[in-house]
Amino acid sequence: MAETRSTCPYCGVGCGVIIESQGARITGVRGDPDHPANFGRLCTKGSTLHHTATAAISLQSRLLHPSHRPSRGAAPRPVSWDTALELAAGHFARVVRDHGPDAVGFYISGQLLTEDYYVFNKLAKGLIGTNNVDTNSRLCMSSAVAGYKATLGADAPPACYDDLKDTTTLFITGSNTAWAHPILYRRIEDARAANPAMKIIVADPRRTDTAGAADLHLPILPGTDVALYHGMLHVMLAEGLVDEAYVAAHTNGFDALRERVRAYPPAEAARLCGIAEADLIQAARWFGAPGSRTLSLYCQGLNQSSRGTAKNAALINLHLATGQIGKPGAGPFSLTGQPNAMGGREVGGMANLLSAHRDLANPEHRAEVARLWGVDSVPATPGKTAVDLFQAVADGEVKVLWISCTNPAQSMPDQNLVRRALQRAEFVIVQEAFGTTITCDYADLLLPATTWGEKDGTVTNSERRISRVRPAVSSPGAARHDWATVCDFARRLESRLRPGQPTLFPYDTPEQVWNEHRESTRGRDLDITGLTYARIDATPEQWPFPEGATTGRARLYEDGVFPTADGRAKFHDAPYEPVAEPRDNRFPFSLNTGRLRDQWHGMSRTGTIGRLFGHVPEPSIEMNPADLSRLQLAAGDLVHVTSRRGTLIVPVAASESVALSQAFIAMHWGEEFLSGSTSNGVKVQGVNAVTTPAYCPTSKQPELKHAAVKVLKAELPWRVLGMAWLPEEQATAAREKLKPLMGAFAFSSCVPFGRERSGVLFRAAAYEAPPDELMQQIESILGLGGRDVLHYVDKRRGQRRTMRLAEVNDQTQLEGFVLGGDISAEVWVKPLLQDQLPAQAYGRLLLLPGAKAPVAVKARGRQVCTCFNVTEPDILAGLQSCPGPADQQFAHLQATLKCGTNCGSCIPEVKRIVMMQLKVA
Ligand SMILES: Nc1nc2c(c(=O)[nH]1)N[C@H]1C(S)=C(S)[C@@H](COP(=O)(O)OP(=O)(O)OC[C@H]3O[C@@H](n4cnc5c(=O)[nH]c(N)nc54)[C@H](O)[C@@H]3O)O[C@H]1N2
Ligand SMILES: Nc1nc2c(c(=O)[nH]1)N[C@H]1C(S)=C(S)[C@@H](COP(=O)(O)OP(=O)(O)OC[C@H]3O[C@@H](n4cnc5c(=O)[nH]c(N)nc54)[C@H](O)[C@@H]3O)O[C@H]1N2
Ligand code: SF4
Ligand SMILES: [Mo]
Repeated sequence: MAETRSTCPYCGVGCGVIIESQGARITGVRGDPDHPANFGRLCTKGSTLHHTATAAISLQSRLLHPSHRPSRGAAPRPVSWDTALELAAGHFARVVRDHGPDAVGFYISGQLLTEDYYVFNKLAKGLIGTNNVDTNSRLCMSSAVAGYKATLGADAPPACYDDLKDTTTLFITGSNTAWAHPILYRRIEDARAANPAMKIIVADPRRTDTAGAADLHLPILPGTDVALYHGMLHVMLAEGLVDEAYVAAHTNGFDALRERVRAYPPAEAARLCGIAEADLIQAARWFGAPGSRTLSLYCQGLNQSSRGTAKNAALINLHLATGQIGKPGAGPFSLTGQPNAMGGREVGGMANLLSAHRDLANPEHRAEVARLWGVDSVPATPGKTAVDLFQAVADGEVKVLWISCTNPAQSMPDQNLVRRALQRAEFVIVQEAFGTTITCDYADLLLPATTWGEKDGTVTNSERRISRVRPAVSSPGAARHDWATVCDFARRLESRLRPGQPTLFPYDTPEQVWNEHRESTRGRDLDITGLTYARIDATPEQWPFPEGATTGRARLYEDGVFPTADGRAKFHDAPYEPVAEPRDNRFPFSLNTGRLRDQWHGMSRTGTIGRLFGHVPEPSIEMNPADLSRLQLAAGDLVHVTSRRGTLIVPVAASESVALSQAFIAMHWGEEFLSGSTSNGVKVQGVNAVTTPAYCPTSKQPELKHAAVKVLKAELPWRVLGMAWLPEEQATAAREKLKPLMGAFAFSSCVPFGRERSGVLFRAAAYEAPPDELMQQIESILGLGGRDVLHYVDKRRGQRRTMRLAEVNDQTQLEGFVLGGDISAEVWVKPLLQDQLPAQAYGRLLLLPGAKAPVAVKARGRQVCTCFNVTEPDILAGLQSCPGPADQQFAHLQATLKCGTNCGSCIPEVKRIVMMQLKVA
């Protein structure tokens, strides 16, 4: 058995992992106790990584060889790497010659390694001569970049994780840290335990687990952050909480801002935000309290906004005004989403950036980069940013698109636009690790990529810390490292575009690429000339780390000098402006989207294992119970969710955490898992069918956190629920076979389930019973096509029952079923299968539509703790046996059920359940 130190490929916390492997197989993963981001801890996602890398899963979902689709709609055919890259180079060369370099584009990802990113950027800007290289970081961090640059002068998060130890006020805004940055949240819990006087304020329209645990929750109306921060500054000014000496010594522009916030007295600001005036005042007092150390943590609630830059900057204003920056425990700390969005920013991997935090708009910077790369010039015109890039492809202006390490047909807003673009493009290359994503369906050329466990390079986390990503196993099939594919392609393109000249891509190893990147940072704010691969191998270090340094810098701006022309930070003066698409009479709900605790984006990886579906098993739209009863909707009813752009059908769920006139759908539910087709035959394109492409004028980041929608009951009387246990090496493949059938129903969802075994759940609804052949096809995919099934069909009434029972461990168990028509028996048939209960006693009742179970079947209920499979009913029962204060009850649950004793991801929720029960009692 071998052990390899690497980094988790999920969120920007950047936890160190130790990969255990045997030969070509990854067998386990655990937290690296020596890694300064996590000290050995991992969350639900990190600690299940090895389950997503099994041979069974890989063979069903990984892309293992390059393939070419001879025509749209045809099946892709395997080709050699040589054929694939010659074809690609041919298309690029032709289009560049005929239409100029700006007729090609790259849409890449904050999940690429720094080395991958570097060569993509050099390929586009250095070799081809276009700045059309943008990334999914445009949907993620570009407002944070713009906010930092507008105020502090450079794109550098000034704080570090260790600051939590010294913080007295923690302001979490637009971040569900408990779910999206769980291991950082463990540190918050530790800091609070060590310093019970620490105040936590959370500003979020939803009462998330993060908000539920706060001392003060500000449930602001969507998009009203700027009004909140201006209102807080107004209070700070009125109450003498502004650090006038700091402002005078280290900043510019405060007078204009002081004037501006006069218009935001607390009563008015609180009204705009829809919160209590007293709460806003309390937040301002805690934030600015003399002697306090205030740290703000923020993420997509600020960034994904048509006012994203203004939101970020207005928050940073508060830190500058109170001098809460550049000292332990204080600062505006933007949490990075993806594992290497930071690395992407460092190499300038966006349409408006250049290497090492240089600016495209600056001629000197362009000349420096051209010199470094050994080219005559780099292009001056900014490239197209994500939404505009897809618009340009849809308009035929950009003709060739290379997509790498991102799934835009799932994650971009306004899927109609995205799909039009992908169809219109002359040639689409998709470089992917998993062949199951919806974007692959649009590829002319599929290039298989290596991924976590196989790749070699570096990533930078939220606190500017560079860690190594290292391979534990070799590449599966013909998959190749992204940087290597790019370089191979680039050399082929060079032989067409600049024949006879020495290559710009002379690299044999990722380390050589990184060394060139390192050199580009010399003298810049992120100078890392003092680092080497070997050094980072030994300890992941924070930048800057210039030559001669012995450690990286934990905290920036401790001397009050900022990377601006005069060394002073700038206050940002902008008014509050509402969301791009306010709700109105026609579209009366504010739709918010965001993350689930146990899933990662489009779920190409987390979506392959049932255990990560224990917490939230199926898609839904969450709404306030009062809105549901007003609309006469019951939980589980199907609704049409419609915006000005599109529609989807999804079940509703009641949630107290969602405010009135608001709704929430997890961003993970793309067409791969949630589909169907509307009455006029349009395929439902997942959650982003309805979101808006409206973006912030400065950062160009789209407003994924807000769209105006209407919610109407979907009358789809015919229902089907199919569930089956399948061999592990067939379950994912079965879901892939079910996918093309989903569009035959108005609504359909398909997900995995199961911990020790692999299950597939298929749910759909239609106006009337579908053709028998379709149902037989579904049954056959679910292993219910054989002679060993019990079968009942009443065609006239549209009723259908198919059951497969088998002897497992000396008892008769339900191994698979389909309920069609009336599926009310779901309440007992589903747990029979899912919890593998003895099914002998139910006999023919299983085939009787609408039958009630003769013996009560007790469902195990929704899973809260993924590590120990502890459910909500388990916790409620545990609480019954231990009256007493919350702390004691929580400790009792930990001791008896073990929930919250391993990865800790469920701690906030378990605590919330404890508090709720105490309130009820
Ligand atoms: N489990 C999990 N963790 C992840 C990811 C994942 O896919 N799954 N993805 C990673 C990535 S790439 C990212 S970018 C981060 C995202 O991390 P977060 O930004 O923390 O997560 P989200 O759920 O997208 O949004 C955060 C919160 O913003 C709130 N919000 C919505 N509108 C507003 C508003 O107008 N103002 C304020 N103040 N808040 C608002 C939402 O209600 C939501 O609770 O997570 C990272 N971590
Ligand atoms: N409605 C809504 N939409 C959103 C958001 C939201 O909050 N709401 N959040 C936005 C944000 S913040 C983000 S970051 C995006 C994320 O959106 P995407 O970037 O689309 O997210 P992923 O599903 O992580 O896509 C990464 C892809 O890369 C593949 N992959 C994995 N490893 C490798 C590798 O090493 N090489 C290559 N070439 N491919 C690999 C994976 O299989 C996966 O398909 O979604 C955005 N979209
Ligand atoms: S918090 Fe979880 S998902 Fe994020 S890096 Fe750590 S283990 Fe991975
Ligand atoms: Mo993100």
